Amino acid sequence: KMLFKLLLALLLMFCVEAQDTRQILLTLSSVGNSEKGAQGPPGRPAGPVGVLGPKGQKGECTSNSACVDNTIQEMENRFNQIETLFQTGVKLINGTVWFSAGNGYLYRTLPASNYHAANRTCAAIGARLAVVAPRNINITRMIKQHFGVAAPHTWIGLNDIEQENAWVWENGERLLSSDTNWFTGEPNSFASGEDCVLLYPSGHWNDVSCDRVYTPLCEMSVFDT
Ligand SMILES: [Ca+2]
Ligand SMILES: [Ca+2]
Repeated sequence: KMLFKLLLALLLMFCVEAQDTRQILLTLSSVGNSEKGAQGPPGRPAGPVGVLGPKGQKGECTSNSACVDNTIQEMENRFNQIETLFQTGVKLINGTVWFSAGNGYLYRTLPASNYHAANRTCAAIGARLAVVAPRNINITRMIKQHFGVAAPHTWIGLNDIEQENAWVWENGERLLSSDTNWFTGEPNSFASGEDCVLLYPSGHWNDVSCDRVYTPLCEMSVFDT
């Protein structure tokens, strides 16, 4: 009987894939336990029951086909999640409320601060100051309408801090003339200089001092959730 168990164990070692090492160990340990109990009344023979082991928790699988099934299921769940996040409206992500503009990005406002602090607070929640929405005035207006009177004046991720009039988005892209929504007469780098960009409810921009205090408009890709 012992020989049979040993052969069974060896057979399993050859049959089971390398990634199922944990399962082999389970099988061997169950054989070992059976041997210890030999002195008592005969127990149930260690059969294939122990081979399958307990059903794995999320992310675990006990065979190649089960692993493939798990992967397909996970991909399907992720696809459904992304599809939902692409739909315009309020979304709850890990207990935090975001607004989806339907453009593949989520928006959230944070307590007002200067431009540099706004950059940091957006980064701290896995986002950045908005760089996609401000280029599309209709999407911008929808976002501004959503946040309403609570945040009429918001920072967006655009500045010419490095070099005057060389406007750069916070994702490193240069501002294209086809993407601008400057308010009439802006940018004017008024007085002692204005290197950061304020977004009005109308969707138009004004260059202002980076020391001014406005609401950060944070932006996060739905793929970063
Ligand atoms: Ca400037
Ligand atoms: Ca200005």
